[in-house]
Amino acid sequence: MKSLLKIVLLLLVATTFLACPSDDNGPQVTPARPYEEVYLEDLPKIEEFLQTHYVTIDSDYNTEFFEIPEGGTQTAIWDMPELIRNYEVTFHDITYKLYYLNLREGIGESPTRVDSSFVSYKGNLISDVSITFDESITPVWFPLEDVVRGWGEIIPKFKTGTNVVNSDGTITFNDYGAGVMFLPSGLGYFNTATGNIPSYSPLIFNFKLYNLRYRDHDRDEILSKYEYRAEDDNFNLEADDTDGDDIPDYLDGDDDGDGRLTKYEIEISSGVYYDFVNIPTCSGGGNGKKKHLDPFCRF
Ligand SMILES: [Ca+2]
Ligand SMILES: [Ca+2]
Ligand SMILES: [Ca+2]
Ligand SMILES: [Ca+2]
Repeated sequence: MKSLLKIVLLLLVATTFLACPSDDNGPQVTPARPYEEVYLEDLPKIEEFLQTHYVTIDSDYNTEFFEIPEGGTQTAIWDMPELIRNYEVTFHDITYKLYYLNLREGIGESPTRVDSSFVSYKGNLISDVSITFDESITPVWFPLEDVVRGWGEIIPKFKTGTNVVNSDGTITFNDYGAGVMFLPSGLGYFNTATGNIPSYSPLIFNFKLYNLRYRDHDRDEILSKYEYRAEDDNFNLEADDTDGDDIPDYLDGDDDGDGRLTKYEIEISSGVYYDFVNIPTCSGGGNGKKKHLDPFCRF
């Protein structure tokens, strides 16, 4: 009972920090500065950190960061091409450059930004890496769209692993993805200050991706990962909204607005549905899209 409570409490704490920062005194919100102005300050801070710090990695992919001392011979993270990656994402009308460390990619499947991930993590500040502002060694479930934006960009670059249920009921995870992300504050908490996190703080998260759950938000029998994905596979675009009713496809149970629910349009027989890739288009006429996205295709 005690350990269960602990897990519940951990979950609460973790959810509180990641999803909606607050503490006993409530979040400290400063008036928002322009995203671009803050980003142009954050990026050099992150790059300087990578150039002046080294990392230690233990056998379970936990990381510690230390400043390279004067005359030190440690290799800066910046100079470890086998580990460091970067990737650009357009958001807030700016192109963010995101650095991350690929400690281990994982061998299973990758969540998308609209799926749930089962992760353990540790959060530190770029401005003072000795401060751990949040941590969950016990893995917790997070819908990636409910946590800081940077998670939805970087976690999908990794894969889950395998798991084995032991005779005592515990689960051992193997070969899971593990990494570290360095987030500009615009993809973190931005102007919200809470606990040990000052406003406009670039953040470091070590994470391990143990498992995932694909979601079907609108229960139309098409997984959200297929409905959210824009046609060019570019997750930076706003979600698709086929019928233009301001409800994106992944939340819209009648995607083409023809008055017939998507799940009935893709039903083969009672309770049996086409896999997404096999959903047919209308033969002849129509707009060439799959039938549930074609208001002229009623059958
Ligand atoms: Ca759906
Ligand atoms: Ca819609
Ligand atoms: Ca839908
Ligand atoms: Ca429909």
